[in-house]
Amino acid sequence: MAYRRHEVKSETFSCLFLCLLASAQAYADQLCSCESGCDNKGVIFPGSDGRRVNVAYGKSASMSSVFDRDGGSGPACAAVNGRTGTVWKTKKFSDVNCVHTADFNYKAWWQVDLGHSYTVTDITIYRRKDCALRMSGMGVYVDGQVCHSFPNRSAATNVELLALPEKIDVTCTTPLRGSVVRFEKHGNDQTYEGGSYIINLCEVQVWACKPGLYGEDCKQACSGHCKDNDTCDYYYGTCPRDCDPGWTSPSCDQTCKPGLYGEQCNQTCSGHCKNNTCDNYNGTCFLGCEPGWTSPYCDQTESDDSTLAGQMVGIGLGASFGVAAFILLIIGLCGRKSKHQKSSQTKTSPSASLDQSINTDKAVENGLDISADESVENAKNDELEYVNIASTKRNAGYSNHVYSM
Ligand SMILES: [Ca+2]
Repeated sequence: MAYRRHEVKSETFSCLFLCLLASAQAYADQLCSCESGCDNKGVIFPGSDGRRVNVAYGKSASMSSVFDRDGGSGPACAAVNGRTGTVWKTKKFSDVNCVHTADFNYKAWWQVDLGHSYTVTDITIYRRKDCALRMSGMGVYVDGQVCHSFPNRSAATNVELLALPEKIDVTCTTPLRGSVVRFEKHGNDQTYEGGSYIINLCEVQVWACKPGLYGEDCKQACSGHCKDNDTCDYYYGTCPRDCDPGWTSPSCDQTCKPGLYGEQCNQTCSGHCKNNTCDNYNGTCFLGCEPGWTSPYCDQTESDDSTLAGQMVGIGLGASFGVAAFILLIIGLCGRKSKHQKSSQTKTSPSASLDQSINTDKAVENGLDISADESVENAKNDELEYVNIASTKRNAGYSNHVYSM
């Protein structure tokens, strides 16, 4: 609460600072301008009353006409700005806190849109202090349904009307569901004298329980199982939409019937849970299974389970044998390849290697660009020539010289 007061106080100073920058007239306008935020943020008013909350506070309001003589009416939102003073003032006094419909506006109305549908029962009205008779012929409606009706003026009812307190607590004759609370004159007093056709309201409070509470004096707690954390109806405690999975009844305060579970309780347990009791949320058998059944949902037989286990073992062994066979195949292929390479190397002619070596050396030595076939052929010719020369020289007695070449 201390933080709240500090927060509001800061807003008040900020608001007043901005407002004082303007002229006195502009300040008066600012004070009651719904758009400026100065009118209701500068007031310590949390909008709640113990277990209840005023759901009209700061909401969008409208009215049939505005009494503008001397700035005698605030805008429609002046009746939901959180300020409950009942002394009517014009802008001349810089404190326009009440609404006032215009002259000769018969069948006048004022309304507030709560922005959300509520079950409305209790409404508090702060009327204008010096105009009790102007509550005559006033109907209070919730989405067009009559919540309360003040009597028309007459010699008999004037006493009753004049005895109205400045703060009037109204209880609807029956709880009404709706989002728009409207005050509308239905009286027959259409004379200017007394101005009984005029609507004067200084504050309207529409009460609902704080979220999570409902019932008389808001003493009961919602079930806590409304879908998506919806708060329950402030009067009946019912959930506005569905329940969380596993819960049922208008208030979502009962679990699914035995044998059912899940969203809207439309799923069926396996039928083999012990005591036919499965988890109302996810259908698991938290008490265990009947004999012969298994799995978290008790929807598999134990034989199925063992068969499955056997199948898993078979698959495992098969996979192992397959891997081993593959490894052996790879080893075998590698062995054959190795032997083949060795065999190929063995079958390669040394003379061919020699021929290639000679050919390459010769080609480099001669600086010629010749093909490999030509090189081989040339090398063979050179070798033959070499043999012929050696043979010739050997025959000529130069064999030692030849062998020394
Ligand atoms: Ca007010």
